[in-house]
Amino acid sequence: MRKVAAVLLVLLLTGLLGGCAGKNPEGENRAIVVGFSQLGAESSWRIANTRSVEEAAKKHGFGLMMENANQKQEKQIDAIRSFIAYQVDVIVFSPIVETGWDNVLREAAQAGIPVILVDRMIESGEEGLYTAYVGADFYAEGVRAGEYLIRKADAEGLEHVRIAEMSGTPDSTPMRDRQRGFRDAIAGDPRFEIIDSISGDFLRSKGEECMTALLRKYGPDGIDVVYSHNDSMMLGALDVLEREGIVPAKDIMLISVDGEKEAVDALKAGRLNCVVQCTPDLGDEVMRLVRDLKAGKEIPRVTHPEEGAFCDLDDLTDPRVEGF
Ligand code: GYE
Repeated sequence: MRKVAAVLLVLLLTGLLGGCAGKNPEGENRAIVVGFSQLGAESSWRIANTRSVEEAAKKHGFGLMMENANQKQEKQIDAIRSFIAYQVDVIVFSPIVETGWDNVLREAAQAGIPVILVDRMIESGEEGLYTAYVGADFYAEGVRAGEYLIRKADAEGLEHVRIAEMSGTPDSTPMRDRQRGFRDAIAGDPRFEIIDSISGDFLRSKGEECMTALLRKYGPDGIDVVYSHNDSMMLGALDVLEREGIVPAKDIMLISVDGEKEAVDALKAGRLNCVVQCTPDLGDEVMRLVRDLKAGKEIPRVTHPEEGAFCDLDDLTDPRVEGF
């Protein structure tokens, strides 16, 4: 009951506030309402991404109904169904995994509500289930991690490099593509051997568990590189390494992805070797697409932000080396 009241209040307020217009059944202008299903709050990246979407909706004058699914696909499906029931103008959502969305997205299509995917992708045989995707090129991020490793191995004359991978949520787009990109980049180079790959679900606490398990299995001398699919897991691993008296970024090379402030600071302090950038600031681009879509314009099917990588082989005093 309270939830319904809250939603009504949001709709009423956004209607009163005006902003960008949709049409109500009487043909009068009212504010555009966006339903946003966020997948969880598992990392600093995710928290910054939620903030980016909230701020952008406000800036554009759109009403925002947001539901956080706390890492559960069923909760995301429920949220999308509630957005359909409330007849929002556009559904924006960040799918926790790639598969299992066909039914609910067909329901959205039948209700005539366009869907914009943000951050992560879906895998489906049906083309028309979403209108646009805004998010990183995770494959390119994985390649950047691999390319750094090759440069570093060249610079240090390394001959046999044993790599342990800490991967993100199974079957999520960043997990799949950061893995593929990294592997493709180092494939065919006999110096590199991936000795293990374990899932830390993008969580700092699980990064700690993974690192503890890896050290138990291989010992500190049995691992040359840790490649982590995100900073949160890497920061958890860093805690373990330092507690064990292992000198990070020297005894074991550390390569991570995201660019959150704590990781970038650790890189500048010489405690990480490389942080591949992945920006959480996707909100503005998403809301621009919502605006254009509702204005009847064509919008691009895929939008990737520009990204790079920060690493100890480059100038880290450059002011552009900054975390979020
Ligand atoms: O790298 C990680 C987060 O989907 C790009 O999810 C996102 C990833 C990000 O939990 O930190």
